This record gives sequence, C-alpha cells and structure tokens, in this order.
Amino acid sequence: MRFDVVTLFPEMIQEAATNGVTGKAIEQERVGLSVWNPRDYTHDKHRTVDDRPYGGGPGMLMKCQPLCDAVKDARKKNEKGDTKVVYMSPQGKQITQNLLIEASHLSQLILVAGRYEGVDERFINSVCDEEWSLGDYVISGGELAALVVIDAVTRLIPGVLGDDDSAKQDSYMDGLLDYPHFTRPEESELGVVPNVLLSGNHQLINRWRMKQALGRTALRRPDLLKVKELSAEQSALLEEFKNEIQDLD
Ligand code: 4HQ
Repeated sequence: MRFDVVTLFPEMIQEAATNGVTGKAIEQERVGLSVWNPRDYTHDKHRTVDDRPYGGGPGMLMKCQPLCDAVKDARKKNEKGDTKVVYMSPQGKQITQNLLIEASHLSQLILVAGRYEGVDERFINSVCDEEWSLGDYVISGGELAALVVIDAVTRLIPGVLGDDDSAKQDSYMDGLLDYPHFTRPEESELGVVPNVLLSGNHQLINRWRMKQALGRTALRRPDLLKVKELSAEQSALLEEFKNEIQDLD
C-alpha cells in the first residue's frame, strides 16, 4: 500500500514518518510514501496557495486549483487499484481502529493536510471521498492528523510488526484497554511487581492480564464494554475483578 500526503509542509511528514516502525516499513518497501506540495502547482510569481474567504471573516483558505493539481499528480502513482482521497478535519468522521483496518486494504490513501482556516468546500465535495477527524479538538494543520493515520495503518500491514509482536496481541485484546505492564526491578521505592507475573505460569498470567484489561475498561471506558461481546470466561473474570474492588474497604 502507498500513502500520498498533500501538504504545505512536506518535510514535517518526511521527517516524522521515516523514523521507527513507519520508517522501517518504508525502507523495506512494505509501504510507499510521497509528499505533494500545492505550492509546486501554482503558476503565479508569488506561488500563492491561499486566498481570502468569500463573505469575509478572519484567516485565509487554501485555493482549489493547487490542491486539485497536486491530488491529480498523486493519483498517477496508482493508475490501477483502489484509491481513497481523505481530507483531515474536525468536521470529519472520527477515526477508529475499524476505520483504519478498512483503510489498510486500499492500494493508495491520499491524505490532504490543510493549513490556515482550511480548504475551499468545493475541493472537499468534488475531489475528496471522505473527511476524517482525530477527535473533537483543533490543531494547526492536518499534517499531524495524516501522520497518525499513516502510523496506525502501517502497523496493520502484514509483515510490518514482527510475528511475535503486538499485532496479534492487539487483536486478542480487541475493543479493550491494555493491561498494566512491569519491567525490572522486581522491587523499588515505587512499589512491587504483581507476584503472578513472576510465577512463570502462562495460563495464570494470561488470565490475570485479561482480568486487568476487562477491569480497567469497565472502570475507565464503560462505553467500550457496552458494545463488546464477552465470552463466559471473560464475564467471570470481570466479576472477579469487580468483587476484588469491593474487598478493598
Ligand atoms: N485540523 N483532525 C484545521 C484539525 C484536525 C482534527 C486540521 C485543524 C485541518 C485546517 N484534523 N485544519 N481534529 O483540527 O484532523
């Protein structure tokens, strides 16, 4: 799969994405990444990418033409196959793991990162297939949002995470918060490691971790539990967890 990001700050994308898990996936050619600067698609002396909003008001908007021409060039990297063009904005559909799993099956994802007050609405309606949001808060540009999508989708591509790595663990804990983690030392001024994790009994450890994941989800994100089907064993573990909280006083 390939990512193409339309952005006035291409170096922001290139710098961030070429590190860590995404950087390795690009090096190994498991994913492709190109950046497209609308400024390179202007024709005037000042290379103008922005203009004033009709109707007045503060700030500037990104003009359609440089954006359209940048997307048109990006599309050429995937003549055949499935392309989606997505504009990152708080007006969009909120990103979830399920949305990103679907995106990971595309052959090309073109992410448009806006600056200023955003883009001309006609560009969104005519050129973009979808509008996606990180959540209900405002950031200064779509670049960080595009990077979140690239990172989260890249992790889902087969071969990117090691076989023993978090990919299977992530789907095992599907729809639940993570359980608590501990590393050395066994004892410090910050406290002790739960005994079960030192036991070497992997059935007990897995049961403890599942119970913690269920319990923390119930306490911190009851909304997630409401939509999750629990197995009989999971329901029993969650009941155990809840009973142990009662025991605390
Ligand atoms: N913006 N999720 C305004 C966001 C945002 C978000 C991106 C701010 C676009 C023009 N993007 N620009 N939240 O706040 O994706």
